[in-house]
Amino acid sequence: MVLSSSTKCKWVSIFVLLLASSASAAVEDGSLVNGDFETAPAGGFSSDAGISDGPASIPSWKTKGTVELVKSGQKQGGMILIVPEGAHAVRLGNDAEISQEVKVEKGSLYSVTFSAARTCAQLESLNVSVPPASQTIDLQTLYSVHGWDSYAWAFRAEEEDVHVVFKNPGMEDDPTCGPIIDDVAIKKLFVPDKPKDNAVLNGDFEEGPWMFRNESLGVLLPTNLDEETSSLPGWTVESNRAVRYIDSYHFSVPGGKRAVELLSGKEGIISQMVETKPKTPYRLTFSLGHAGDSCKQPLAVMAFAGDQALNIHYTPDSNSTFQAANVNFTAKAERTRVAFYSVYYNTRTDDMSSLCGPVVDDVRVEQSGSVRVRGLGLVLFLGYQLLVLVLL
Ligand SMILES: [Ca+2]
Ligand SMILES: [Ca+2]
Repeated sequence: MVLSSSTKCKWVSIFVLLLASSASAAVEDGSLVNGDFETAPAGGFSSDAGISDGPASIPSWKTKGTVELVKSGQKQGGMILIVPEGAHAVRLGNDAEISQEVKVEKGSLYSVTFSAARTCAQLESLNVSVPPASQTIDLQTLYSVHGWDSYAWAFRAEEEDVHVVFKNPGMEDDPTCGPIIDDVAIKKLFVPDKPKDNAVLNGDFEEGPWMFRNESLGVLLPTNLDEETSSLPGWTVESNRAVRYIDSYHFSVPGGKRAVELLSGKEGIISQMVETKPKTPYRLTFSLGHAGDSCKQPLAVMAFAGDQALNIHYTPDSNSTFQAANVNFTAKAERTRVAFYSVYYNTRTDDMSSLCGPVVDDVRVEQSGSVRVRGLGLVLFLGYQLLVLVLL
């Protein structure tokens, strides 16, 4: 009897150990192994600046087709190739791909962050996938003057062992054209709990894709209509163009460490469907500011809440980088759309070409009644203070 219970105990502890080890085997947040392509291949980096023949061997990655390790400063056809970070990156030729196997938690939501640059003026795109999920990202629009940008894309893990794949779907006449990739990272996303007094999920934008500490350009969030699989939990990017996820280390952020910068006028829209009670008055409040990135004024957002749309201009105030804004509306249904886009098509004053725009943060949707009750409480409190003063 004693023996059997101790045996059972042993099996339980082995099982617990197995569970623990399988859990700890899942990929950690941050760079994939050799995600920056700075690990030297077995024979060292090729000293030849031209195209190496034969398949490139890139530590920790599998390749298919013409995949080339490129060096910072490497020239090709009179053009200097752009390496987003460090000294090396990879370029994908026509129909070529790289992939890495990653252990994840089945059922969890993950976001992949990567930097990409195009090499030729032609229409270039990059397909990122964790089969069966896949998205093709258009690299034609350059959002920053540096010639590269970081992007994020999310997937829900259907298996424990998945492959993160980058593929150049293009078939260019010039086989040396093709996107350059660098700085590949992954992050398990948490969907924050819905706050009690705010119908907006992740309204402070604190939960989002991985950002490298030195990621000075922010991370672009391309079109994503599926709110269940979003790098920015709760939110969708319903436009053809991206919005930029920014951090407080490199930009002015109204609250916390993260916020969203709206780009490209009405071509960059973020939205969320929030739960509402029909025929009930609500108030949408948010912070509207500038990112501290020399964006040419004026800055303004179009804010939508249900059937209300309001054009709100940012009024520069030297003491603050943002202001409070609000829109009152009466809900018509059990779900109400809240959305934002930039009224203007802004660029930076220092390079005249990098896209920028107004910053939105701390988005809240509250019943107007609850705001009123809070206001009433304040009035009562002030009245009481006044009474105490008078009595004294
Ligand atoms: Ca690199
Ligand atoms: Ca924030």
